[in-house]
Amino acid sequence: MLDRLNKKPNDLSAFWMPFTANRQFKQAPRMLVAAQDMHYTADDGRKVMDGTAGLWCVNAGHCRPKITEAIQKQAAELDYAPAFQMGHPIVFEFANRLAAMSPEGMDHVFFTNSGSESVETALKIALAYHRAKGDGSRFRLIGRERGYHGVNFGGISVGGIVSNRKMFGTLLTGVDHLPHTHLPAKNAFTRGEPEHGGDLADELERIVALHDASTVAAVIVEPVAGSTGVLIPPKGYLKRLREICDKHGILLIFDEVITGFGRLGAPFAADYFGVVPDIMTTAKGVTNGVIPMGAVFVKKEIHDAFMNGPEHMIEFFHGYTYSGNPIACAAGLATLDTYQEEGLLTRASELSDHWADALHSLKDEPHVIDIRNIGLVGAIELESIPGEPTKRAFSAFLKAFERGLLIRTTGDIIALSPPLIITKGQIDEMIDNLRDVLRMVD
Ligand code: PXG
Repeated sequence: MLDRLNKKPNDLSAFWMPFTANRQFKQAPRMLVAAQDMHYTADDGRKVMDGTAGLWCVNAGHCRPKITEAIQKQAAELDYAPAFQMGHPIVFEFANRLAAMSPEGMDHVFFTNSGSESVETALKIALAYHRAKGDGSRFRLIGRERGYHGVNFGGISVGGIVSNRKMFGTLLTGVDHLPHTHLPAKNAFTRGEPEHGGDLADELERIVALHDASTVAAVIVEPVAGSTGVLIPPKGYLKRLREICDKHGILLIFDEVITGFGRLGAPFAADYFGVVPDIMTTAKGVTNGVIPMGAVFVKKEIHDAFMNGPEHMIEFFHGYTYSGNPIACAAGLATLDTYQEEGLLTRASELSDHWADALHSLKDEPHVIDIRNIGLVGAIELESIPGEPTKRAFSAFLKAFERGLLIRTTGDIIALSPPLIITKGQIDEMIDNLRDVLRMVD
């Protein structure tokens, strides 16, 4: 395996890298060639601690034997079966396992291949559900400023990240946005859920009043906004959204692509906050990030609304060639076994106090203007260099990598979300490393 250590690609030009500063990268490539548990190996042989579980997905850590073996076995036994009008046993088994662990009432699972596809699927289910019930005037979708729901057209339309939207034309029509909940003047350096801002959920009443409830199909939010820099919902906010949606017959969609599968210390954010949505999108941790897969959970009532008309007819005109791919399902089942055997879906709750103490110990370090945490998620917001937003955090990212730590940055925010197998000692090591990095960057 480590042959790759000495095999540097001789030409980096063909691969157009996603969400990457291509020109900067290709001048000074950062290559990973192997991984095990909490660490990567870089192409110069250095160990690099994974501070972000890959891209928020490798919740059980890297190259876990049970998952590797399950993939190998499945690939040799049934590599692929058509996803439409045909079945194979493992996809039903996996859907049942997922439904059994999901928040109450989320009885049905639709498989996709990514978070972005889960979001498109959820939005389409919401629109088609109302129509199936004879309520087709409900066509509006409500997202939130600073929301991230992947990169497909539905997702960027309900999403609220300007750079992900501005280049791509008119997007979906009939979309409106709630205000974001980031109130640094009032909530900076809060541990866990902020005190201020719960009332921002009432903005949904204003939006509904403007368009009339009879035109609104669904509201989609991330319970904890991840990509935009870890925005934790203010106390009472999600519960209030649920109440307003119920009052007006609007579906509530939680995008749990990041929060699903133990990130907060409960299986899902819905469990953590005690607020159950109507539809829940997941991906990433569903297979420990090892094989691309997404899963959309829906309530029975929504699923059942589609089960009418002649029985030989397709009920929902949607699906992907790789929906429920056998190898992805095998990876998923082995992932759930690993989570269960090692108590990983609740481990973040045992570590979260230690995690919060360690993170907040960075409060007085240079450039730090806010620190936020929940479960095993953390954000350190840095003051931007005047006129050069993102530069300071990117320098911290480069410096941290040099010093053997992989972090994520968005804007001038450092986001941390380590694998859920991290030890307290490794948390301390990560934060000490970051402390030195903050002292080194300009
Ligand atoms: N919804 C949410 C809430 C997400 O966080 C997606 C949808 C899209 O998932 P796919 O699988 O299509 O990428 C995401 C993805 C980061 C980062 O560093 C976050 C994501 C992806 C890559 C990087 O914040 N989130």
